Amino acid sequence: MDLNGKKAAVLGIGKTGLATARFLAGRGVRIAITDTKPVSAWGEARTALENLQAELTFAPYGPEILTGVDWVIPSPGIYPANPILIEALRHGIPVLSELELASRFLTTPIIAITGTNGKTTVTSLTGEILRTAGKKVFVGGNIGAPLIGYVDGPQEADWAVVEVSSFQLQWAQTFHPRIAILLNVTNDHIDYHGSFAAYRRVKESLFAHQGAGDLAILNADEEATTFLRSRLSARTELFSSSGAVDCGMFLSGEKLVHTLPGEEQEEYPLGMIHLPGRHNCENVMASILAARACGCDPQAIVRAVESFQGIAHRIQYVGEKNGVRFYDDSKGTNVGAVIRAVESFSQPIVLLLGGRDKGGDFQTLAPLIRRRVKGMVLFGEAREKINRVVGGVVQTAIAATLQEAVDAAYGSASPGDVVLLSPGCTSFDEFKDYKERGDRFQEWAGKL
Ligand code: UMA
Repeated sequence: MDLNGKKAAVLGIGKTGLATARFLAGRGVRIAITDTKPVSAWGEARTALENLQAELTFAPYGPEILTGVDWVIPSPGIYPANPILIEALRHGIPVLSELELASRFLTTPIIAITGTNGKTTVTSLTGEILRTAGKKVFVGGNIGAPLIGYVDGPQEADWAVVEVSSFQLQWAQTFHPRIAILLNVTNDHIDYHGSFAAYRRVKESLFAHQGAGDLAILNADEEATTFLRSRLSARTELFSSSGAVDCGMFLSGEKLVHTLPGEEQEEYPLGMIHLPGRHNCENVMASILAARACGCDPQAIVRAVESFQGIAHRIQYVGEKNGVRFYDDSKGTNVGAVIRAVESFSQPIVLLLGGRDKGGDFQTLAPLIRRRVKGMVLFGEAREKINRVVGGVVQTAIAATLQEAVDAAYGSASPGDVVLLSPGCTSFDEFKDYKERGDRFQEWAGKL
């Protein structure tokens, strides 16, 4: 891809837009950049952009930005139905995600991890295992540092371990990971992709450019896996927490068993995993399969898994007050995540659900709530919708804000109960992001 002297439109001045502009500036590309926020509100991003050695203009947020551009690079959070993107496609201007652009210049092999839930855990654990095994790694993508920032540097890692979101895959036409992991696909981001079928299609496009020399790691417990596997060109390995697999890894009693045709079986003790829940056992298996394929030895794998304490805001233990234990699963922004979080506990749960709805099917939670949840507090913008769908299932309180919800949850909990924030919604009605929501939850729980 020849960049010199070309012109690109960059949409969004968040982490992705900034890193993309920096990369393009270094390669002689003229840049028009825009954001829904007025330039006066760009703050430090504005200064950073002004300091770039590039022909760069702050453009209005509209189709005018497309004049004379060779590509449009939207930030992941920009919906595919955005009028600028529609207009670009209508005029035959290629739309590329930052992931796509980065991968065209990447020389390091990629381990790409996607799925509705668990991808941040698997990305960070895989990075930890590779590091423990003595490999140099870049860990980034949706987890935090955009891949394009790594590509902009000397690219010294042995592996790039990249968390990939469906938003980043949306405009990725040639993305080709050496190892690709699909953890699970459940209902999420319907507001963005338009339908579950479209969301699934985008997730599965992770494998589209893999060949026989590549590895695809799939969840044998997902119904769609058999058909998906039959269509892939890459070699496949499966993981399962519910039964043996012919090639890959499965849970068997207190052990994880790794089996490959023609090779001796390997066993790992289940006790090395300190994260709660069956879903985390699946996450660990996916990481181990990737790590073994990269040549990491089993001893390093056990050491890394043993010392891995999970990631912040993912069923994170926050503290205890009068026998009530608080857990922060603010990262649980879809119904599938709520199911996993609730299933991780055997104690009675007071569940905090709410925030901004993104088309979640809360009805599917009803049987689980009936079985495992003692009471619910619904909060935020989505509280009335959730209340209409599952409010009658167990004792339910309504709160306008998360802070009120924390007070109400504690008020209804008894010693031995768990208060679990697993909101099943985004945080954007009340907070900047899920991290801020989780931090506030921890602060308010700590002050009770
Ligand atoms: N903006 C517009 N027009 C729009 C939408 C947004 O101009 O229609 C502007 C906003 O005003 C803002 C900028 O775009 O200034 C933000 O862009 P962005 O939302 O794409 O955010 P980035 O800062 O670039 O962060 C993105 C990912 N965000 C999203 O996908 C929403 C981050 O994932 C990721 O860590 C980062 O790139 C680096 O790769 C976050 C996320 O929520 C954690 N991801 C979703 C998820 O995990 O469910 C997919």
